[in-house]
Amino acid sequence: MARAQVHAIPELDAQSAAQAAARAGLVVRREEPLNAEVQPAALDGELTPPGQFFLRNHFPIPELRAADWRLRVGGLVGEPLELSLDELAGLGRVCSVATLECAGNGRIRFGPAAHGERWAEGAVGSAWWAGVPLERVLRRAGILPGACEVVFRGADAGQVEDRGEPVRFERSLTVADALRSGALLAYEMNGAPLPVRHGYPVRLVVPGWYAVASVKWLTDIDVTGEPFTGYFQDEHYVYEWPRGGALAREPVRLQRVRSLVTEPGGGSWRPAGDLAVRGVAWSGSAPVSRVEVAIGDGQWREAELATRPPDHGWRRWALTVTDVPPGLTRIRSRAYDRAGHDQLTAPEWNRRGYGGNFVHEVPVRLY
Ligand SMILES: Nc1nc2c(c(=O)[nH]1)N[C@H]1C(S)=C(S)[C@@H](COP(=O)(O)O)O[C@H]1N2
Ligand SMILES: [Mo]
Repeated sequence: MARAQVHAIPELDAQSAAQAAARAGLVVRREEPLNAEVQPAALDGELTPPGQFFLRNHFPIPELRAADWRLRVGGLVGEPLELSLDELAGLGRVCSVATLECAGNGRIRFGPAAHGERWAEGAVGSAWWAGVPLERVLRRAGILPGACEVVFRGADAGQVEDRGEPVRFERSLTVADALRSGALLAYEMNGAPLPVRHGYPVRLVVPGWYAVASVKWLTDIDVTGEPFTGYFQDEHYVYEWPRGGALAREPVRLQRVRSLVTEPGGGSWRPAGDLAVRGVAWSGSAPVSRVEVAIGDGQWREAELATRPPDHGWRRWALTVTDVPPGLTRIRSRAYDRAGHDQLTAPEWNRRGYGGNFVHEVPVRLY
């Protein structure tokens, strides 16, 4: 079994990290903590190119040294563990493509404006991850009866509103989700050690879930006997729908079905006539079953889906539309999944603007 290579990673201060992101073509929404999204046209492939993967941070990026790093697994377990990176990597190496999407992706489209980072459609990316199945590590520690949730703690921390003490970035999964979601303790991204900004040396990757579940710079795994009520579990990343005068609450979990047009890119010029349209589509609850495309106010037509979708990654789709006349127009795409979800209706407004899987629309000029 191959082992994770332990590399020294060059350090980057916040400003140069933001500049590097902007140079790579990302749209920087905030410099410190660094939050940046990609232009959908750059997502025109199975994997997101290096440097083009969106960045979502709540706190300054911690720089951990692999040599000192340990993963502690404790709480309601038979045998608490403390693993070095080599010991963790020695437990196995599973590879998987997974799409990560921020729950706030699309927030900018909600009206009235929802609270939070102003993401358009680019807080999403697909990467090839390698790491140890979370289930294997939990089984080795041995989950004791009475366990209810598994809490994952990142090394990053900071001040948040309404809390006196600084808080760490922490999230939980139920024991069942932790064992069955196919989650990885990933130490490689696209064939290289995890970059610092994406969680070096180890992050959790929970396929199909909104990416808030995929805790970066992981240091502790705690098995608990009661539901976790941390700041990023209970106050944020909860849908809050005003319904019938009350606020209905539901935790953010699986990615909603969504498609993006990646070719032509928004604002581009293309010859009139035959127009090749391509994109990607994904859903956390079931495989994508259908994607439709419309030019201007024309009818919706079914696109062709790529035959072999990567395990947990998005599915590519394509359609050539004929006889497109010259002029300024728009291209729209919408997806359906096998669980019966679709993008036909606008996502329901919620206070913090999560799950904004609006139909994607790009302006183009035909000449
Ligand atoms: N430790 C830690 N993990 C984290 C976060 C964070 O701020 N700190 N942000 C989460 C959120 S909200 C998202 S969308 C993803 C973003 O992952 P990326 O920056 O690698 O794209 O990381 C998640 N994991
Ligand atoms: Mo996010």
